[in-house]
Amino acid sequence: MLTIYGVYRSRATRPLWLMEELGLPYRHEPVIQAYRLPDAHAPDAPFNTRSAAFLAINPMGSIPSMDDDGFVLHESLAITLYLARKHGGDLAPGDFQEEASMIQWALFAATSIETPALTIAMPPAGDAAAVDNAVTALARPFDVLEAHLKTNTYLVGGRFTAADINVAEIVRYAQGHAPLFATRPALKGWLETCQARPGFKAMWEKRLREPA
Ligand SMILES: N[C@@H](CCC(=O)N[C@@H](CS)C(=O)NCC(=O)O)C(=O)O
Repeated sequence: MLTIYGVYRSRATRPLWLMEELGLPYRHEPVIQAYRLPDAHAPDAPFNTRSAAFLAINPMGSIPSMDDDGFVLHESLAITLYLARKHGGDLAPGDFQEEASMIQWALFAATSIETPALTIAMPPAGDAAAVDNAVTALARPFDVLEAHLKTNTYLVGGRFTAADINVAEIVRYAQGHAPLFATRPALKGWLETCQARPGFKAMWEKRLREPA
């Protein structure tokens, strides 16, 4: 049995969206971030990222994690790529080059987009320049995505794949900053197309049902 650990209000959305696309059975264990709890170590605290039982699964104490019949894996982007590769179909790479391209886009999004995009989603208090700096930092990677998506409907292989899930879920953090997208219509259109999928909507509805 496959278990995915991590609440919807976390990077677990990446593998959880993929699982909606695949339509396969799995167990969801809603481990919550410790920092969201008043006392993560209280006897009645919910299963969280500092629970001994979770640290035994992932000593980093971060979500998501995955256990697939005893194969334990961490890192949201790796889990999403693994599950796509394991179950095959259009979401998965069709050859080594597609696989390398999917890894490239995942690493690109994690290293060049995620941190500034998160600053836009959750601006740090008392740092007035942070959002402006984040917008500046996103200009080049977003221009790269815009140029690619002007001539490609999706990131890899001309079809929707796990690469789109991984990158769309990172780009989403910056979605509240309209000017970043107004000047990049291909990126905006691609993100909207990804988010119009039944798989994304099913994941998002479950996320909205979770307490904020
Ligand atoms: N690079 C990791 C980052 C995981 C991560 O930082 N997750 C956050 C939630 S989105 C977390 O678990 N925080 C827990 C904590 O700080 O206690 C991934 O993509 O899976």
